[in-house]
Amino acid sequence: MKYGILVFICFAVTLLSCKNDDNGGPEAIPPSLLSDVAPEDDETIREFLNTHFYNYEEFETPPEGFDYRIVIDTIAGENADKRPLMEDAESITFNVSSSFLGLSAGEENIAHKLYYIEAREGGGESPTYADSTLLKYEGTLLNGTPFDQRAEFTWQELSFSVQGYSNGVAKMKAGTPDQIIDNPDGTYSIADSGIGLIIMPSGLGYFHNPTTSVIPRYAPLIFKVELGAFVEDTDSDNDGIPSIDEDLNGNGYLLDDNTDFDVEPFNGRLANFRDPDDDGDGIPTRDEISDENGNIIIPYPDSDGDGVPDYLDPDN
Ligand SMILES: [Ca+2]
Ligand SMILES: [Ca+2]
Ligand SMILES: [Ca+2]
Ligand SMILES: [Ca+2]
Repeated sequence: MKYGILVFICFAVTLLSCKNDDNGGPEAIPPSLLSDVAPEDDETIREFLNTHFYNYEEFETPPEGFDYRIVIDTIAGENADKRPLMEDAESITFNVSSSFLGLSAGEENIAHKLYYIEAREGGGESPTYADSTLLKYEGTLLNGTPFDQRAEFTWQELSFSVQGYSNGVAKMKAGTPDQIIDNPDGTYSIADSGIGLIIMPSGLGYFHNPTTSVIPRYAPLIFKVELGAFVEDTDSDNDGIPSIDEDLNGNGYLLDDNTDFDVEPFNGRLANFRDPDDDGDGIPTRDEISDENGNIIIPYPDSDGDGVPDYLDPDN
């Protein structure tokens, strides 16, 4: 399975190994603070949203043969009277801690605003930020420079992506199976897919450690996304617990929930959504939540009644 540069795991691992590099190499410039970069990014993004528009008129009244691709342009000249992106944008705020990005700055809960626009609402439901999704996407810098794309529908697990991307896609609606059209060239289209735009500050993207040289450090990012379908209650580690329920602290981020962190080997650490034995007691999570016939027991068993279900409680 191919995740392109949206893969975040390697990024975190790389950072962890960097932190241990204490053997006299050239002194690295310490990364900027989230609390400095976040307000600057937000100002840059708001400026962009106020001075640019997308082809909303084509989405509202589709011309013959319209390809439903979002095109962004500057509000100027003959386009001086276009409606700015800001008027269509909605936003959600996430509190980001420096540890999310593998940084040791000790910053907690720095507010970051994610902006999104739904150019065409999908005919189906919305995925969660932990689901596996079928989509096309194009990532660009604010100046339009592309850095990653998939032009045909691709399966992608959102939980492996940067936080701004997974949570932005979760704001969209997918298409429906009965709207799949087989094209003469062997590809397929989904007539009622959701089409949208996600604009994120760098703290919800790659911050100081971009995965490609095309992306500068601290760069806000744009993703154009077409969401075709998703797997409801995706269970990445097949342990019986949907990945969305493995975000134990409910902060929209799955990599900071690792129940057995203290007992896992340094290079074998797995966040709960990727760990089939969440409490590290040697008994698979699936066995700790199933009856003898293999059926999942809801609510999950808590043998000693301490409020922690057995699969998260190494004492049980
Ligand atoms: Ca979390
Ligand atoms: Ca673990
Ligand atoms: Ca798990
Ligand atoms: Ca266990």
